[in-house]
Amino acid sequence: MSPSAHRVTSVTSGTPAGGLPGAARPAGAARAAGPGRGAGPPGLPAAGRCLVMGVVNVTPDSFSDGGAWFGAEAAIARGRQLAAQGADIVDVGGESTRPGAQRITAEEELRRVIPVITGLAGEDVPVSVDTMRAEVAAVAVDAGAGLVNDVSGGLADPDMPRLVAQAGVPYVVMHWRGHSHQMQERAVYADVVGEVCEELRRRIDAVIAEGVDPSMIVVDPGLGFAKQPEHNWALLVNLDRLAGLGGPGHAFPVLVGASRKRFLGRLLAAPDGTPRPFAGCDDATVAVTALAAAAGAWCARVHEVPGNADAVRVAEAWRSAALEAR
Ligand code: PMM
Repeated sequence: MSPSAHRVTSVTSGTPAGGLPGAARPAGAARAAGPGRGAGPPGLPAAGRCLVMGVVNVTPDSFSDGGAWFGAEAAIARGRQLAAQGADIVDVGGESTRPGAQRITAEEELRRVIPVITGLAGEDVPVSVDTMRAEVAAVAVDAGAGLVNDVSGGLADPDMPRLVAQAGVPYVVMHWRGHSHQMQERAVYADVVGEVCEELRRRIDAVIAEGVDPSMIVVDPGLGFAKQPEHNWALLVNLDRLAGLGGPGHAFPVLVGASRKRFLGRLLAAPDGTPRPFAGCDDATVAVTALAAAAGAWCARVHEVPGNADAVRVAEAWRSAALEAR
């Protein structure tokens, strides 16, 4: 299919696009179970349910698990453990995106992630690389990464979409409004769902124009990235709008990264308003995973795997029963 056939010319509203698996079902069935999921991009695990992506941050300062897996041996062991616990993909990142974080050099990022990707891929663990740099993505793909997870959706490095197109690997296009030091001031929206969809649509068109195959694109609302808590919740209940950016005949797989984010800590704040610490948000993460998976999310990116691996199975049983009941 030609890239232009997939260009999205307008942002769709509420109803998911035709071509979602749900679209072939009786009227109302898809609505009952949420949008369809589709098989996901080629080359990645297809489990017939929402996938679980386990996170390994090889950083001293990520907001949720900074320092815990800083060092190749510890990071490889953690990735191995996540896979054994049921992660379908292990996401390896070397650069912190916590609000206010300063960037590291490409050399330092490579030094952090490549030994870990090499080690895990060598053990046949499906690996993605969490990077905004084409230079890092290129080496990571050579080392065995099967997916490029770019939180900037190609905005941070203009060479990224072309590199991904040439490598022929799936590409996560996340909604992003700027680097960590400036993103909080950009969390201003009149209509968060409409604006995120419109900005993502422009990124999708741009990366397709650079040669990325539409079937390789995964979209992500970018929870916590230039978002206030109310923005995150609005996006979570409108995942079908993101999937529908593919237009008639193509639903984009949607990745959701809610794990341990501040909006969960704020939701679970103590009576005096003190946010719940990150590590205390894992049960809330599992709840979001279950709801997002039941709504048709393709993948949940999480720091702790076991509860989420159970949640996606519960959600799939829920979806199946909802469809059976129709
Ligand atoms: N969030 C973080 C890092 N990478 N990638 C995607 N696709 N989606 C996200 O929401 C996302 C991400 C920040 O969380 P972390 O640094 O605690 O892992």
